[in-house]
Amino acid sequence: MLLGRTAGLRPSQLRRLERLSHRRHPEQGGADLLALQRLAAESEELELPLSLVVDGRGLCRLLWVGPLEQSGRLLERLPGGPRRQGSDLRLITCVGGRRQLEPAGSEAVVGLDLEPQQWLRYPHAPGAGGQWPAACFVPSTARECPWQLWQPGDLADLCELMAPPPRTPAGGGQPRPSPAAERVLLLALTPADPEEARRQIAELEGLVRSAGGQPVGLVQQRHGSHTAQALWGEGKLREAALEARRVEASLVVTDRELTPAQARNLERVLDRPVSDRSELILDIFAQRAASGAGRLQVELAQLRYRLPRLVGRGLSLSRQGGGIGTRGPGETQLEKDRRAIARRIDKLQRDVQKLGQHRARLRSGRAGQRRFALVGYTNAGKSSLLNALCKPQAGRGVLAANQLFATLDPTTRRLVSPSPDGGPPQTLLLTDTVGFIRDLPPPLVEAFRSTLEETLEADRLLLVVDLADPGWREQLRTVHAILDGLDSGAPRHLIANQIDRCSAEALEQARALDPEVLFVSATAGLGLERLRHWLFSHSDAPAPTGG
Ligand SMILES: Nc1nc2c(ncn2[C@@H]2O[C@H](COP(=O)(O)OP(=O)(O)OP(=O)(O)O)[C@@H](O)[C@H]2O)c(=O)[nH]1
Ligand SMILES: [Mg+2]
Repeated sequence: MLLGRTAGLRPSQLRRLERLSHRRHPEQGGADLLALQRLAAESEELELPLSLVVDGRGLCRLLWVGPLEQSGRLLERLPGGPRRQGSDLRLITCVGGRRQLEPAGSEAVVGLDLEPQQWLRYPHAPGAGGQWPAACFVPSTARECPWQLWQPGDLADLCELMAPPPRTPAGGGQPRPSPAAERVLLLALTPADPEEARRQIAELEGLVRSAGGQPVGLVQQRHGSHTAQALWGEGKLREAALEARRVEASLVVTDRELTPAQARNLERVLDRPVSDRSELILDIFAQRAASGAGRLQVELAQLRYRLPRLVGRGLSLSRQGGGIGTRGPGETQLEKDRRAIARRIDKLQRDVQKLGQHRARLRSGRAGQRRFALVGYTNAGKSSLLNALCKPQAGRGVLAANQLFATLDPTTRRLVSPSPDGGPPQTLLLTDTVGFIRDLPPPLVEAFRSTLEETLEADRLLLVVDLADPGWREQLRTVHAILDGLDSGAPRHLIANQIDRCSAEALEQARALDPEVLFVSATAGLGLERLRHWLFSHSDAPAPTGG
């Protein structure tokens, strides 16, 4: 089979190339020297590189005319399709007049996609001394160079060479067919400050894990070292394309929100589905949404996010069969047209509104009770604190887990304290709600606005921070900013959690920031009595029990 730059070739040239593509090669490896010499002559005449794909039986499956980087995914072009390929392909390239034999750039990537056992490369003419230089390469596991030199030598000698030992599986190639967890390559634009960069990457990793993916690699570029439109430079993307193959990533996740054009471009260059951070967060929400209300809001958020991105997104949006970024109640709508989606958004919006009214009625039933809300960055320990304060009976605790966005639906619990003077016990309500994160996708904030607003209507907000996280101050700033964005006017009180594992320095910093801060550890049970006492002393109008 003859493919590539065949237009414009003379019939006689085409015939000769056809014949070459029918030549048999040895079964066990190596190549037919005469065929390679003829290939060299054709390459010289055409002034083009020529490549052969030879299978384990020595049959030539394909002759590619021209640079391999223009071949797209060679494997898909092989007659019989990828299924029929064994794992024992050989690649042979006459590189033309070049003396530099090592595969580089996109050609190296295309070669890797084919997963050949070896790649024999040689120029179209022998050297001055009659020796014909050639080199045999095998896929490498090193990140910087995708191919490593296995055997240099004379072309005639290399044609005798048996197949190299089978490759280690880390070599790259196709995304795994159906991995238990999606293997994710992180593609990040990080700030100049190394500490901050480390934190942001750790957070992205946490998001991938929380979405059920497995981070298997990282390619990062310093922010600002490239133009705004391109985000990542060309060289960096090539590195990412190689890395994605090397670590066998089935998905690439970026820490930046992408425009449809950027996403499309990345998918083309990386040859993998690409999701951005917002999609990741939406996906986690979709997985966590347990209540009807939660699912409603997640679907609304997903559709609002996807509607402006529908045009021309291609690969990702039509991606079927699960995986990060594709799950959730919004999925069935994806293939429908924009108008249908817009209608669906309208309907969901009305439902969410009705939900808000229903909640308002519930709320009025609770009138007169003091209400506190636990708010804070995701994974700070809000749910753990609710559980610790309200001493749940077996099975009634809310889920507290080392996952981002473990909590989605708000939970309200009643806290009861016997009255000191023997009167009726004092009660107050404590609500645990969804956590915050920096750059929360706006459609998500919009969709969850009513839930959040309801929570934030509490009399006081308890701002829970994880003091053991080195980024706690930045996280606290994020929380304040989101609350401000939601026009929350309730008084805010700082609760510094996880003091069982934080540094003494962090304790000092928290005290300096807010002298009124309350130190606790939800899981080690530290400071809880004091917090409880503080809560009741700030629930100034004790409500009657049994409401
Ligand atoms: N060592 C220590 N771990 C804690 C403490 N409080 C919470 N954790 C752990 O931190 C993790 C997150 O706790 P959650 O209570 O789920 O946090 P959250 O703020 O509700 O998180 P989201 O619901 O995801 O926003 C869990 O693994 C907890 O066991 C603490 O005081 N000390
Ligand atoms: Mg929680």
